[in-house]
Amino acid sequence: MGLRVKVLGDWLHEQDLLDDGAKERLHSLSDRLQTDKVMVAFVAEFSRGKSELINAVFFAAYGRRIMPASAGRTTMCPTELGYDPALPPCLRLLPIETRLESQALLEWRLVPEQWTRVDLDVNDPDQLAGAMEKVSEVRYVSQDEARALGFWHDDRPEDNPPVNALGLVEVPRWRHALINMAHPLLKQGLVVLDTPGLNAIGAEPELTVSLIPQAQAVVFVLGADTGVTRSDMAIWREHLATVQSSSAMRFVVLNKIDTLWDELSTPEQIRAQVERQRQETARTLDLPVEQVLALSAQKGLLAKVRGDGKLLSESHLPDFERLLGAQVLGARQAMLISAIDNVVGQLNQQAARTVGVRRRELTEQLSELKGLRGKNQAVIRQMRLRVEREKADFDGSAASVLTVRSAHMKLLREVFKLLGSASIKRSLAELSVMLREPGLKLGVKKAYATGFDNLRGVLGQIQSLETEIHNMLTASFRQLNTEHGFSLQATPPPDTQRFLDDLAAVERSHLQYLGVGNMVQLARKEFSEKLLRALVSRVRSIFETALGELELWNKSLSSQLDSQLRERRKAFGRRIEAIRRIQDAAGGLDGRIDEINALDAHWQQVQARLDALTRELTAHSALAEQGAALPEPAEA
Ligand SMILES: Nc1nc2c(ncn2[C@@H]2O[C@H](COP(=O)(O)OP(=O)(O)OP(=O)(O)O)[C@@H](O)[C@H]2O)c(=O)[nH]1
Ligand SMILES: [Mg+2]
Repeated sequence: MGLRVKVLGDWLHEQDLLDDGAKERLHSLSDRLQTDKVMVAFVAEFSRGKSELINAVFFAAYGRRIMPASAGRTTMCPTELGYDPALPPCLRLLPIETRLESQALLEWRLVPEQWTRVDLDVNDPDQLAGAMEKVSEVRYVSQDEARALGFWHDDRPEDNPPVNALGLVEVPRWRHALINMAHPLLKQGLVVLDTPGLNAIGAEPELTVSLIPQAQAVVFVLGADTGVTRSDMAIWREHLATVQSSSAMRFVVLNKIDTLWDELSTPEQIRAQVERQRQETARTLDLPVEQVLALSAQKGLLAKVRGDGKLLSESHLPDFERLLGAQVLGARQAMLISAIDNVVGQLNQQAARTVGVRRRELTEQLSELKGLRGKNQAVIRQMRLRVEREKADFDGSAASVLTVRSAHMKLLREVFKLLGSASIKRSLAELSVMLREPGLKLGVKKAYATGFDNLRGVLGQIQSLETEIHNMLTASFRQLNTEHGFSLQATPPPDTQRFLDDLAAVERSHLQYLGVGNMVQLARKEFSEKLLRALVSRVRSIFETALGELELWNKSLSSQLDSQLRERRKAFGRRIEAIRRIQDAAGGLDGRIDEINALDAHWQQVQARLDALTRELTAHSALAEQGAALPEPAEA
């Protein structure tokens, strides 16, 4: 699909129909097609089978278990699987000690040299599985160190990790793992996040306030053998119950249904029992029952490894894969398709406008030249003087364009300032001071509310600046259109509602996080510092996105004006040149008229080709939308 957009772009470029704004739009679209990711996070209590499910869906082609999955606590650090073509297949691990420093996880991502790298041999399943074992590595540290790392809480002893005979505490060796592999689904932009169970999730605030809330889909795994336990409920409430934004999808997997397979019951009885559990789970978690899938990850994996079709269908693993494909990847595809349609529509409009202007000018020239038939030299000279006067008038009005332009730039600078980091800092100043103070922070919720009110205020200011720019340009374009017969159109500004929604989601995730017993942790400076950094980096990314869209909008407005001014200047040149040639008798009047007719026919063809190319692209999008499904992973 990206290729077709490129074909359209190249062709427009050849026809000199792309202005700078359009070029920019095309560029950012192709960037987006290449880098847009969709994250699916697996979240659950330990030993529910998250890693086994990931094995069954993604790694069965290797003929063995790749991610470690075993009884007890297995995955010790959050593990992200994705694909970055710039890197070789590898596993990167961030040491747990980095927790003692204040940088956010996001910032650690930017310093690859701090990560331990293990190259992966994707053709050797045993080496692969051996390397992945690292995500279960642990270290033994003193209680003080465990406390500093965020794993030991005197106020919640029941959640503390095990202590060995020497009184040392078992903590994860790594803070985060990144796996880079060219798996077909990962190549399509899917990112899978496997998380450790138990309170290990809570120990990394960024997981709760950034990674999980930003995932497009969250899969919550339960055991059919255990039902919904108290700790399952705690995790659900803390991490999933509030993931409610329309863009995020929640699925519940009722795993290990094979534990209910019992030789003494009839298949109907077993089916009925599984169905009852599904209904009950949906009711307990207050979810539509279609979002709850009962399956067996382990039997699904086994069936795929053995090529046992009957067992595979009994495992119901394919149901989960279908859901993941249709809803998650399908949603991403639909989003990209609408982005493509949007850009293609804009390119078409802009190009059609330019073609229209060129053709109208040809028609005008034609009637001008036809009017010269049978006229003498004096009249022709008169005509040339008139065109030259018109051109001088036109150049004179360039001054008023300049005035509008500088007013536009001034407003734009204000926009840029408002969306910059100093403005974010100012908005969150009160909250930062509070979070940086040592001790219990009782007023923190109020400080959050003030901070977010300030941020919303900034977006409100942006909205009114947008309106001001839009009104100003609409008026000025209208005037230019009447004075010079331009077809300028002030496209409406981007809607700030989306950014407000994104801000609201960030606020929700932070408040939710503070609401569930993390207030005590907040008394620790390193912890609250980390929370603050996570907050600032998310707000910054929202503001940066807004800035990018605003820049694009403004660029498309000013380049529209530029290109019509340029076209008009060229047209004056052509008109004067035509009259000059007739004066010099270099080309006969009829010859020139024929030339113009031929040119007009050319532009008519260009217009037809433009419409055909656009239609083809949108038709292709519509087809792709229907066929969004999870492709079979290729052989390893
Ligand atoms: N019987 C049965 N056992 C399963 C199934 N899925 C996973 N298991 C087993 O349950 C145990 C835990 O599975 P994991 O995949 O390690 O669980 P996890 O949720 O990743 O656990 P942590 O990594 O500790 O958070 C392993 O021994 C799996 O083999 C299943 O469908 N049926
Ligand atoms: Mg695991």
